[in-house]
Amino acid sequence: CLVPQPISSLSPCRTGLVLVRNPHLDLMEEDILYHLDLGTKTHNLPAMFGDIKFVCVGGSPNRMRAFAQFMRRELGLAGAGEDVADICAGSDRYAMYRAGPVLSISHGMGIPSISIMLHELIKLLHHAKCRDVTIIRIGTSGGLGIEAGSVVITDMAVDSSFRPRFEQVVLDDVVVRSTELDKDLAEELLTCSRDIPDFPTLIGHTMCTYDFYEGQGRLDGALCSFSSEKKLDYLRRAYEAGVRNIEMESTAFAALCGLCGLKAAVVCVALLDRLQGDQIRASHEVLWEYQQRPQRLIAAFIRKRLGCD
Ligand code: R2B
Ligand code: URA
Repeated sequence: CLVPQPISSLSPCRTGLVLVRNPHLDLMEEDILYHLDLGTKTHNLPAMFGDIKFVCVGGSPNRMRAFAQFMRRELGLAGAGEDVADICAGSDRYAMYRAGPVLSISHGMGIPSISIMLHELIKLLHHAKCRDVTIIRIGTSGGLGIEAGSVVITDMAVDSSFRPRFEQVVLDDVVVRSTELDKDLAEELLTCSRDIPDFPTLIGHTMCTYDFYEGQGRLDGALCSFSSEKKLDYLRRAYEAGVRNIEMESTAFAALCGLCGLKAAVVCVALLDRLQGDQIRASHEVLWEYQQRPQRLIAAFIRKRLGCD
């Protein structure tokens, strides 16, 4: 059973506040954000987070710590160069760091993991009464017909059938949600990328899958039931549909953030070109430098927004 969401429900809240769409929340005396080890009774969330304007999320805790340290240096903040404290240290599920108005949080791999984190993060922003928050996923991906190391800004997150939709099972219904992202934000990011000429940046569709191996048409998993020809036919059809990279969180991210009125973007570096192979063969040094590329772009964007330049 398909229950489409009305398009009007996607319009962002005019006050700039985060829109939580759950009437039960108001009836709760306390909200425990279990996986973040934060709560409305145990923590003063408005004091801790009320001034946050940018939220950056990415898969790995180490990368998100490095991003927070990098942002501290980029924004010239006190404590730059020192270690940053994990705000969610009491939970070993996700890691969260702060750099001035920037929050940097890990989300793990795949839709279930990012989904749990986003429910709790969005409630956190709501309880903290944050306004005008921009949220960006910075991540890694497999490129499609693009050079390894290219950075893709997503204009549309699509599913494995190249459709701009995310299906969430709710009780025993399949609820279909739009995966629209903020077009102006994508363009603004592309404009910022022009000041960083040392790697290619492009706008394209991002395909989101439920798996890294069979789900992304790889021949090198523990299971594979298709030929190399079938794989290439699928990837070429994806390319023709406008897909330029493949990862594992963008549709859920776009759907949840869109419904809650957050301006959202997805910026991922391609670790390889999937039309050339499946295994990620670049050295650790090369991969580390690739992973810094979305961070450098987002730092330039945030600096520009804050009038640092
Ligand atoms: C990109 O990289 C991870 C898989 O290696 C996954 O989280 C993703 O979206
Ligand atoms: N992440 C993915 O999901 N796929 C790739 O090919 C590389 C990184």
